[in-house]
Amino acid sequence: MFKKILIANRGEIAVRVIRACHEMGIAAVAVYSDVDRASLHVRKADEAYPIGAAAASESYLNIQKILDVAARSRADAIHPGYGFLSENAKFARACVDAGVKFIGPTAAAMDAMGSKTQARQAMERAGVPIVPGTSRGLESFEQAEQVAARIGYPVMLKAAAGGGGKGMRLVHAPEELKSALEGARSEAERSFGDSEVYIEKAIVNPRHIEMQVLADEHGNTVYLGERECSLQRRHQKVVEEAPSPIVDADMRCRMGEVAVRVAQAAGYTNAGTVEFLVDQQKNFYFLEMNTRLQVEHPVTELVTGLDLVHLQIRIAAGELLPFTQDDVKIRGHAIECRIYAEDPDNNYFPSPGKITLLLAPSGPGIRRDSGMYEGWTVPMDYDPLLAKLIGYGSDRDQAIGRLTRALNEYFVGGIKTNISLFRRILRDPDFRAAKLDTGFLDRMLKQKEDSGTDSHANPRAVEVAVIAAGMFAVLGSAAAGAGERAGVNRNVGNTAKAGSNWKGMGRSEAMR
Ligand code: MV4
Repeated sequence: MFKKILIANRGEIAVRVIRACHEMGIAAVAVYSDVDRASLHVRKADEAYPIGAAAASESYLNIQKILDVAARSRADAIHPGYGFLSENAKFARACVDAGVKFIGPTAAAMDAMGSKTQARQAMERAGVPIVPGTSRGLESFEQAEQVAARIGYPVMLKAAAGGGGKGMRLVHAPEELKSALEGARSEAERSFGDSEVYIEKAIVNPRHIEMQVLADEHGNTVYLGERECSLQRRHQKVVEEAPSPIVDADMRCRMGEVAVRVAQAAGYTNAGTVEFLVDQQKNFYFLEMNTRLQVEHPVTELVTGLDLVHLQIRIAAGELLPFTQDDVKIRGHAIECRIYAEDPDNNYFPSPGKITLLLAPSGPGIRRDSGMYEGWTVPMDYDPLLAKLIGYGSDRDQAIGRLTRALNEYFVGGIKTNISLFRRILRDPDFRAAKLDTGFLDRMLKQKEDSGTDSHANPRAVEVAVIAAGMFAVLGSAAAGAGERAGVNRNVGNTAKAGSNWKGMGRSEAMR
């Protein structure tokens, strides 16, 4: 087993992996850019090394600097987290050349899944259901016209080197095809340096459901259940849950077996995710494979009782999977909210700055994977994900109830966050009825907020304000000061500001 692991990442995922290392008695080495000097992952690591300026190309994407630290710290292995170099085949190869174990798949498996057209060709060979369309780049507009006519409109144009919606165009009718093809090609060239574009039948209002897979280095591959990831905004997941409300045991088994076939066709090892589009008739189609640990892995951990990072480390150390497919059971329900430093009142633009106050929830069924602390300054240089708040319950309603309670306890002062967005989502009737698809969030955000009730506020706001007024009338400001210093829950939504006397008294009373 490894004695020391370098975590080539930052933020909440770096903290998450450091914790796994410590639980396994493995020393953790952190790397950090100049602006991350005071970050939580640096504080929690056993050793920490500066690797350069804030720009990712100067730090977290700099293969040589990271391998230099691996050599200097004598790390046995590197965990890449997600994002940055986690799906970079050149980095995976450089680790092998440097004699440091890369905790993840091989470079060859990454290459096999990196090109969307190559992946589709591999899936066709493996008999995996793919969306009707081409598995090679379109050679001409005429060819695009013929294929579109054959598969029928609407069609989706996609960049072969793409992902996350870049270079994608939905085409409803023949007269739109030419300009859409030109647009997709130029965006693909700009975004990926590769203008190859292919075409698929568009699945209308699909769900995005993904299957977690795990493969050891001895030919054993299992699936660990699915995650419902349809709540996305601009191709960024916002809420994820496990299991999917529409997947029953039979569908899970069929999707899982396909996902295992995909992993085996790619020669996959370690943790990976097979993404599917699911249509209204519950037909599922291979979309792509992510060759990394996903942000949303905690919901799978909670419903399976497995620790995916522990398992990743054990697999990378050459161990056999410690269980078979029959041992994998899905129990309960987990829902994850991605807490971002974003301003909901300003088009969710990033909101960096100093966290002047942090009241974080805990209690039954609440997990928090966080990279922030009170007093920390959120840098503007990276993805503004601050933490993930996950609610777990014996069923979906209990998970929603716990998550709602926890969100009402969550207060981050000094910066804006999207916490209020989740209160609105969890109260939405369609969400509670699990009527989800990839257009859900856009539709909800287009709706006017409920008239008369500020759906962002904490429902206890009025109660606490009345108590506060009463206490102030009787006890004067001293009690208020005590209430504030007690660090009681200060969060009554936007109407009150953190630090006001009224609140403190009300809170201390309300908290009794
Ligand atoms: C599609 C699709 C409908 N039909 N492909 C979005 C980015 C990339 N992951 C693939 N995406 C889509 N591909 C066909 N043939 C709809 C989407 C899509 C989407 C998929 C999953 C999650 C969110 C989405 C948001 C918009 C569009």
